[in-house]
Amino acid sequence: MLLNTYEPWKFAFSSENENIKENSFGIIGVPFDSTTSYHSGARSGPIVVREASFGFEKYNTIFNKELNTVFYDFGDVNVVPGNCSKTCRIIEDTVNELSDLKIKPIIIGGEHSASIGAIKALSEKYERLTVIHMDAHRDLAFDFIGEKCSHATVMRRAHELGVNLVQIGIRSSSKDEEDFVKSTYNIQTFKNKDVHKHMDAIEYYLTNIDGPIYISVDMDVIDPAIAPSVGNPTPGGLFVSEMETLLKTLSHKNVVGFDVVETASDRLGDNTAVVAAKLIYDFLTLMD
Ligand SMILES: [Mn+2]
Repeated sequence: MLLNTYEPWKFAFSSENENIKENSFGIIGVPFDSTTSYHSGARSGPIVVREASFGFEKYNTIFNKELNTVFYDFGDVNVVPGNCSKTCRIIEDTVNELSDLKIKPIIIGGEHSASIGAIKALSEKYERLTVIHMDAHRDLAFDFIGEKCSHATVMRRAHELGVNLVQIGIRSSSKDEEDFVKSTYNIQTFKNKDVHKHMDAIEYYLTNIDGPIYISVDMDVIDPAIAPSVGNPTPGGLFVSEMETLLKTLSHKNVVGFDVVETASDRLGDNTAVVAAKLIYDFLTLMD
């Protein structure tokens, strides 16, 4: 790259992909939205989120520190439009490749199914993985209109891998999903009102988690007044300040992967893309 140039298709502040340092982070985009059931467009999420990242300054005023975490932006994975299983397998391979380089993945979606590729790879690498799942929905359906690989089933597939699940921001689910949660021992729920009214209890719970953590953020966890361009907007969501508190709390833990999915917009400067970029920027600021 020349001295006075920049690459808007790479996340702001990312390092050149040469002389890769171990124990750093690597961004991959997943431009895939083939199982989307309501508002489509998440395939353009990676590009608009990256472009929005250039609106931030290196000093993060919220956390009183500069973004000094070393991270790379490796571009987008080659998805297979219309084929969720194949796409997730490619993501899994890519995350394994990152693990070989001792790089922790940050995935920009794309629809939520992308998470299973990363969670599968990391659940095989790490024992006792806990997935912190921030979402308006549980995504615990066994199948969605007959499809097992779907944005609506992703956390059921994760649970089948034996991971512990902590679901935060939940405010929409089916009776089957609620019955399933009651029938298991390793799914903890904090609904949207718990976040609004009992943040201290959530912080205490998160602080006491043992072992490696994967964080998956569906952008619809945030209130649609703030982040409307998502696959399934659901009123009554979280504020950005609440997300900042949750990320700050989790930054003291052993976080081995992170994703921000379901930004469904192809418009530069879209609110949702800006908020998604801000969450990744905050996460990176906190992780050094
Ligand atoms: Mn959702």
